Amino acid sequence: MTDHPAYETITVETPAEGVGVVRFNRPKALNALNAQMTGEAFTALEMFDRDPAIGCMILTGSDRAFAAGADIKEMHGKTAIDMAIHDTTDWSRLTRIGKPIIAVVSGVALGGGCEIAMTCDMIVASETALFGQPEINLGILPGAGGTQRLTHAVGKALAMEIILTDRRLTAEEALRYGLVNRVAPLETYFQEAVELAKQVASRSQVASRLAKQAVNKAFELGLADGLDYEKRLFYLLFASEDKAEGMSAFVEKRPAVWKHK
Ligand code: DAK
Repeated sequence: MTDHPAYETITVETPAEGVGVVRFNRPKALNALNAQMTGEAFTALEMFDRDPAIGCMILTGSDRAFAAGADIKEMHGKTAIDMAIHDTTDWSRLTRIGKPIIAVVSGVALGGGCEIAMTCDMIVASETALFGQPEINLGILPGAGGTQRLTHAVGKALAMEIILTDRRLTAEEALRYGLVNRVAPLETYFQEAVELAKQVASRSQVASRLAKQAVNKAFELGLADGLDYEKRLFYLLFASEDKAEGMSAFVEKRPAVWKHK
């Protein structure tokens, strides 16, 4: 496994084979997302992304808070130019991670916290999870994807209500409206997420990276272009060693041994 640098505001773990965990760790501020913590988290995810031993990542916080949003104390004195031009963290780094990421959310996932969770590829929630976009209370609007990703996930009517009135979704509501993949008790949610990550990590990394890319394109392209994009990635995988191995293993009735090539 690649050696990570010493982080101050996150921790990294590898609780199971192929699974890399990045954990927000500013408990006193309920993991408010300041520039240092987002920078460290994105760096750690990028390192796991380059690490051949890792096939799936988990981004999480504590039982009490995934993240209570961007750090309002840090944003407080900033001007439009500071935000637009001198912003110290490029949040779009998260969208360039190739391997699948599971957000594991317990407690609050508000504002930028909710947006980061939605940028990940799946969400596992504890029964205490609470999702919301309270920016309207600060006189701003969600600026890291909330108006788009939330609307795609739950539909226009509910997204409007959440964004315009600070309605918060419980874990059960988030499950019902399709925002999260599963909800589990506080005692077991993290382990359940690790089990899910292990399932992802046990597959060919080449195939899972391209599958992630193809699904994400569904948010950007119309159907005809999306199907075309999908077909190109499908054909590309026929050039991989893992495709040859996966199909040989099926025919020979044995487990596949992936090379991730
Ligand atoms: N920022 C800074 N500190 C925060 C914080 C935040 N978002 N949320 C909580 N804290 C701090 C509190 O100030 C408090 O610190 P002390 O006063 O003890 O020093 C500590 O965490 C504990 O919080 P509370 O005492 O308030 O705890 P409660 O249990 O009573 O309440 C709460 C928990 C989560 C409901 C409450 O803290 C709260 O409402 N927090 C603010 C939630 C919020 O409004 N979030 C949205 C922020 S705006 C962008 C990227 C991102 C964004 C925008 C653009 N670009 C890249 C363009 C995102 C914007 C946002 O997220």
